[in-house]
Amino acid sequence: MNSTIYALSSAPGRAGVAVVRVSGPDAGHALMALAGPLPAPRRAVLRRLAWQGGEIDQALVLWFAAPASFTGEDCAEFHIHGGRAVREALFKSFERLGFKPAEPGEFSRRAVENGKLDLTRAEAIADLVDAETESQRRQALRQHNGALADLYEGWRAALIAALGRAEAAIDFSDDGVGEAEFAAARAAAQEILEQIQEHMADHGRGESLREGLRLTIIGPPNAGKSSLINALARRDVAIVTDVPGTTRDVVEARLDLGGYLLLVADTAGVRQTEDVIEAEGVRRALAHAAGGMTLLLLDGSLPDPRAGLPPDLPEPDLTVWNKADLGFRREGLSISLKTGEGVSMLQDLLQQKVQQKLEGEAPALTRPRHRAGLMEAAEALRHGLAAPAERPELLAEDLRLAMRAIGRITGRVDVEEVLDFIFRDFCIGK
Ligand SMILES: Nc1nc2c(ncn2[C@@H]2O[C@H](COP(=O)(O)OP(=O)(O)OP(=O)(O)O)[C@@H](O)[C@H]2O)c(=O)[nH]1
Ligand SMILES: [Mg+2]
Repeated sequence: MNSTIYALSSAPGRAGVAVVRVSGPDAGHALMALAGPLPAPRRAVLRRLAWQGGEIDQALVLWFAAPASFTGEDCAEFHIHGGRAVREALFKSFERLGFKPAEPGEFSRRAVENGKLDLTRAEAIADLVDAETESQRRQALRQHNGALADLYEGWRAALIAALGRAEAAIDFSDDGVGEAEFAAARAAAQEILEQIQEHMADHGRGESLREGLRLTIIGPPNAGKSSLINALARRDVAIVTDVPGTTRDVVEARLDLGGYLLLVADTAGVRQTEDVIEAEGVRRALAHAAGGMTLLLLDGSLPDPRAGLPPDLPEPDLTVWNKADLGFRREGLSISLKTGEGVSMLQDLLQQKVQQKLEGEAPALTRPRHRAGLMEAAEALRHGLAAPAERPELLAEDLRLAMRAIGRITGRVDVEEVLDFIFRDFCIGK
């Protein structure tokens, strides 16, 4: 039996309201000890909170009887005045009652354990809490509404059906029925494999949306790369001087570009150099550019803007000419970070590129954990498809492996081993 836990579930501001949740077998006991008789479930009532005669606060109190609650256990909620002393007084009474402060994610974990939430929905709660931008919020909400759970559970159901046919093929291997069942199981495995492959071939769209898409600014020294990150971030993130080779380390800024989280990185100017520190900077710049999108910034006022760039520089997603104020004509987007000319056009263009990369109709894979499970399932299916018709038990075994790999994503099987891993990133009170 789980013990009763409590936690602050909303971050109170000054004079704000704090929500304190209690979940577990003694939640009703706590409510009665502090606030009088149990109110009707899910009805807010205004009560005086008092502990052993000493008044604590006036609060809105809610009661959720198991199993109709977030965790599936008896739950109580206290909407108290948000001050530290009020919270501490309430928590002290909970401690006297023998309750434990909740671990991060413990409420969601109990909800999963009691079958109230699948794992992808639980992860979506953490993503909703962490969402910084509109696109992250939309994606998390979609996942919370079950987009991924439906997709993965659908595959699992199809795999169970295919497994049934493969097992029939084993049982009826002596007559013609066996062959037909094997062919049907195989065709189903093939189709599910194709769907999984398509879902995975999204270039990390959902993961980039969730974690932020990387944009690395590269270019020769003095092109204005640091000036550009400062302009995009609207603050002095990086040092700007007229000395070529100013930036050595990779400097990063997080920015919300029209609702998308962009992790912009300013890097050392790329050129051949004898200076060991600068050379290391150049190495890091090129390594960083290997993931995500790259923007190549060039000084358009120079006679040969690309002079000194290594021939194996990665093909950029966008090339931009800077220092337009010095007067030149180049094909493509010209800007001046000195006057601000063209910068908003660049932002629009970047936003379009990011949108193209990240948006799509189908629900996106959002976590490496999901990708690993799908990869395992796809691997098993590929292996199973190679099984000969005389050995239907080989196909059946691989279908079972694939089923289990997908079941782990939603938490239908082997839940315990993945729970610790998932909920350790949660915040307390959720
Ligand atoms: N005229 C003019 N000067 C600019 C413009 N943008 C940047 N600069 C100047 O160019 C010099 C280099 O700018 P930075 O932003 O430090 O260039 P960087 O590419 O980061 O240089 P490194 O870190 O050395 O690789 C500074 O003196 C800036 O003031 C521009 O649009 N027009
Ligand atoms: Mg710089």
